[in-house]
Amino acid sequence: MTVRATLVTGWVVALMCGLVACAGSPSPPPAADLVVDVTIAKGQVTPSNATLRAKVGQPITFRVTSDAADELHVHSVPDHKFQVAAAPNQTFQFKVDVPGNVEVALHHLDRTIATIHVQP
Ligand SMILES: [Cu+2]
Repeated sequence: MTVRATLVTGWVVALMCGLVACAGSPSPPPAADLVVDVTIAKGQVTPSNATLRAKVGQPITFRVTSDAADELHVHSVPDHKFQVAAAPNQTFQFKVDVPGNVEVALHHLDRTIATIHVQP
């Protein structure tokens, strides 16, 4: 009787430990947002042809200040298009689902802001 009670208690403790270990198992911490400040002024864009790194599913934010309307095009799969207005501090957020090199371009200026190396 005493032995069985001890065994049962031991089994429950083992189970609890298993559950705790499971809940505390290492999972990758959520990647912080990638924020890119972009300025479009007098036909020039900053940055230009930058190289960035991101992970699949990581939120990527472009914060755009512009003196002209344009179209921001993220050449990912599927792609993302954003209308840029002549205004400060416009934020455009997206995620990339497919790893690879993703160009972010301005169609009216015909410039590449950045290429994002998206890793799985
Ligand atoms: Cu494009």
